[in-house]
Amino acid sequence: MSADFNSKTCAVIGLGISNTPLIEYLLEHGASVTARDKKLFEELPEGVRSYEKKGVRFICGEGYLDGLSEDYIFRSPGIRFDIPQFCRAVEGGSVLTSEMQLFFELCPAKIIGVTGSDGKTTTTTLIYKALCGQYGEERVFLGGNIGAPLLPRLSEMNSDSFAVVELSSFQLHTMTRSPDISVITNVSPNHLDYHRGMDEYIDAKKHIFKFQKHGSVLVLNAGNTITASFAEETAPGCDCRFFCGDYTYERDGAVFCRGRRIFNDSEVLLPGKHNLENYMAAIAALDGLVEDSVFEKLAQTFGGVEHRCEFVRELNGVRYFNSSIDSSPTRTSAALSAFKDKVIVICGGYDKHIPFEPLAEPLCSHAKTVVLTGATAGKIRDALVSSRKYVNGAPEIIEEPDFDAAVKAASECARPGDTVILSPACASFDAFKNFEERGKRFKKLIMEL
Ligand code: UMA
Repeated sequence: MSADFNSKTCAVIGLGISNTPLIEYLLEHGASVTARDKKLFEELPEGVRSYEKKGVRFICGEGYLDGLSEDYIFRSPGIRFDIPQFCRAVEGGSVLTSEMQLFFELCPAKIIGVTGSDGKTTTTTLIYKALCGQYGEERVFLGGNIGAPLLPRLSEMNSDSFAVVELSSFQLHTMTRSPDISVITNVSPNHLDYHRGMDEYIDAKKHIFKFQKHGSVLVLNAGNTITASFAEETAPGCDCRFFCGDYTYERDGAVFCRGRRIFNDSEVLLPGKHNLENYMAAIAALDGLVEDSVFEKLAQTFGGVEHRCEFVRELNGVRYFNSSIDSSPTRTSAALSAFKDKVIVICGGYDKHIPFEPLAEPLCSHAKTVVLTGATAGKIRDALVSSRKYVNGAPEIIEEPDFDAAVKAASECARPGDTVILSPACASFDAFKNFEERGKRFKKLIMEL
């Protein structure tokens, strides 16, 4: 694909975060654009609808894929590549592609791509922050599945820039370009509602290195059987580096890169072994590009991606974390396991009618006090007290229907050395617009203590 779409017809399918700026790009580069979405036209955001005035033809609602025969078809990541309408169009000569593929083809910057079932957002962010620390923010760009499309920023990039891109299996599935530096944090069963099976999911992930060129770097997790096996399939001349392996590793309470001590585990602000692994992946990816001291400073100062086990403050020896993004029992369970000692956790929120029995055991194992709030407080209490792991009234249960009162109660029962974490295991809609608003409210209350 070239940047010139003069006299070409383009179908942009799925008008969400990735594809809306794409419409602007295609119009600027001469294309005649059809915008298609399963939603009704009236349901689309005002910003999307405004393209009608710029000559974009909208085909919305049922039948939005009818008559698909444009020269280029840009699919949104959430739509499978092999639906009958796409197959027919491709047989008829259309090129099926995506916003991310176009970005990769046109990007003059060094691309660092991160994928994986868990930890990709944190690892992507660590790589971004480390590059900013070394080269300055103006040379580094962050985007992809993390929520920011990079295509609109192409004109700001040159060969001295770095594009740090989080890539999902949905995006990778049909990509025919790979990053200069690729990182796979780990692969475990995920998105099996979208992919036809584990094999297809693994195959999609492999696209992050399948098209790498001589001199590219591939970072793999030596501790994850599936990803470690990818080493046999790397491109000739590709520099394959193992984290949690022989390239970066943890030894005697410190993280090392090829024999160099980078920092002690105890210096790292982000809690949990999985975050040390994220650091090891990022350090392996940037070895030779970023000085060790940049990583040491980052480890001491980076409190995490907002709302994901984000460090808020330490007050009177109590550490406070905001993990408002944890809107399911599995996420809360994963967050709690990041802490060595038992924590005080604030749980509860909007009722999605999911069972809370799976939350009982992690709460019993990792919490000394559970402060329950919101619409689901009673359901979580019932699940907890009927668990066979709940013995002798431990963990202690406090119920405060009001969110602010729950935060206050959690801070009041904390003693020096304790950790307080907001990890609701529920969505926020009973009391807030979204999880971001809930997390910000929590942080405000904690900063006011
Ligand atoms: N749509 C259709 N037909 C369909 C499906 C969707 O017309 O069959 C329409 C929807 O009505 C909507 C539009 O497509 O108007 C786009 O919806 P979308 O949510 O699929 O896509 P984007 O808004 O562009 O968001 C995507 C990613 N979403 C998915 O992959 C499902 C976002 O990742 C990503 O941040 C964004 O691009 C920027 O790159 C989200 C995600 O959940 C956060 N990703 C998964 C994950 O991280 O586990 C992969």
